[in-house]
Amino acid sequence: MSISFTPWPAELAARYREKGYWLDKPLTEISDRHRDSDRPAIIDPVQTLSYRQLALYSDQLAAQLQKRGVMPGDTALVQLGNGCEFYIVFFALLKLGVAPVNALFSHQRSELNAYAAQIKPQLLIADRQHPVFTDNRFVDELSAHYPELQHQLWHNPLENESGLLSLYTQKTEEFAPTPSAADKVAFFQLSGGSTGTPKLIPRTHNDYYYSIIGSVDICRFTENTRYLCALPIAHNYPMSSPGILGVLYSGGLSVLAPDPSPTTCFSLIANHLINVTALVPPAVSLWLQSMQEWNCAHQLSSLRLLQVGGAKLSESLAARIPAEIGCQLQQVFGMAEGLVNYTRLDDDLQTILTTQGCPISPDDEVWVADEEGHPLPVNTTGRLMTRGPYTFRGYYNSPEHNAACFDQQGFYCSGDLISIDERGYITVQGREKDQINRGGEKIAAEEIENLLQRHPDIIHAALVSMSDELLGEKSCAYIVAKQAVKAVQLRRHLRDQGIAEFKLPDRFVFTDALPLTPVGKVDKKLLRQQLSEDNKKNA
Ligand code: AMP
Ligand code: DBH
Repeated sequence: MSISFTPWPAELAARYREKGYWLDKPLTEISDRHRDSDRPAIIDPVQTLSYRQLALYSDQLAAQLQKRGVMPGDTALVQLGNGCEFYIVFFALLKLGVAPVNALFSHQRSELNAYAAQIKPQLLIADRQHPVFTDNRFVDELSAHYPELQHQLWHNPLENESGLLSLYTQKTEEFAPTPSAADKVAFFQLSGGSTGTPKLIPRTHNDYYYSIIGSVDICRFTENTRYLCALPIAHNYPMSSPGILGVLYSGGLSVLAPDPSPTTCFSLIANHLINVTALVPPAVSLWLQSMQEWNCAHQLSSLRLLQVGGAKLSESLAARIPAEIGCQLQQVFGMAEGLVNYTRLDDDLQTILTTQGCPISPDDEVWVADEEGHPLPVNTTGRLMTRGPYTFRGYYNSPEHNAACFDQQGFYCSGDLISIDERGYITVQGREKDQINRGGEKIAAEEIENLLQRHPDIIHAALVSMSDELLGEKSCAYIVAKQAVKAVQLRRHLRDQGIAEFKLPDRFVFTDALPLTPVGKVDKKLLRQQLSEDNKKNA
């Protein structure tokens, strides 16, 4: 049984094949291209995984799962941190035709529950060192809710428990892969979201593979690429832009860092002669600050390319990268839904410092719409509309939401406000979707408002962004309550429901009523204005 998704119309699919974008090959080919090589593929703090081991271990894990009755068309809820196991598991599942959701390691019960509710997984693969899994309470809850959940596999197993490692290192007969068809769902990507429940993005082998190869080409990854992955390994950006999958395709080396802090990363860069890495803007600020304080530019001297994306990079911060780190900057404006834009390596400095680049593919159709959906002229700000060979055609099982964010021609409206210049280069000007971009980590306002409103004393809640020097944006919750409540109580209320820490409001403001627009919606624009005036007064 294959997993349902909205396919591309036949004529577009035919064009994407004709142009050679869709290769009709499974993503598992990426793990097996260099399977005869003993070169290191991925290094984490615990182990070095060669290309041969990556291919073999993922085969062996797949064979063990097959023996246990795991079937093509099954789904898996996976939560692993920045370690080699992430890719052993990813390829094993794809080799079996099992589609995973790779939750971020920062996700907690609320997010994991929301994903499980949508995919009804047969498998759970997680880390016993994650706070949610140190005992069996949450797993038992999941199993009770989802009778389909038959298999639990553990990284860092408890005493007397066998773990992932013992499965993937177990020798087996040759394994014959059964991946899903190349034009069917390979796995689910996570949306930053703007709705009450986190949405899932079905990605096919064909579309994802093309986004990887296109990225490799633009970023000129080769077998000499030495990439540091300091962002969450499950995120679309370090997976595919070109990310670790791009490095594996090219035959290079990926080194995994547990976090993007200078203390962690600078020595890894120096020790492994890293020549490319990917960051979000706040991490760039911290890196530059530490370079100054520690006077340690020499540690980063192997770095040739620094990719920055996930949130808007200011021109002033951008300019400091070539000047102070001495490496090339590449801006990356991407989304797990598909479309990825890059500044090109040979673009002039002004373009690299001031734009978010242009799309991967000549067949990415990107245009700017006004509020009625009519196209706007060049250099005018409006809604980003896009479709193309690696941009999805609908969220998983979300017909209502899809109706709202796709137009009649299948163009996806990302909720970003952009302008496009004569050359097709994009500048991000703002956002229309109800989301806070907290230094690259996305928070759907509605998700947090719903959780807040479950508190017995809360009548209304509205989450809005406020500007922050380091993170770009932080979140502020406006609260109308029946009786006096304290911020600490509300924070505890949210934590008790099990959400990622980065989603906890940075500030609470208690008020008697929320301002409304003429149609009766909460006037968030006004709230944001109030916050920025407040900030100015207090500055
Ligand atoms: P997600 O839905 O989590 O994949 O996040 C994608 C969103 O991140 C985009 O729609 C943008 O709002 C934002 N984003 C990503 N890269 C950039 C960038 N370079 N500049 C500004 N915003 C960005
Ligand atoms: O923010 C993102 O989602 C993102 C940023 C850069 C992304 O998905 C990507 C590159 O592929």
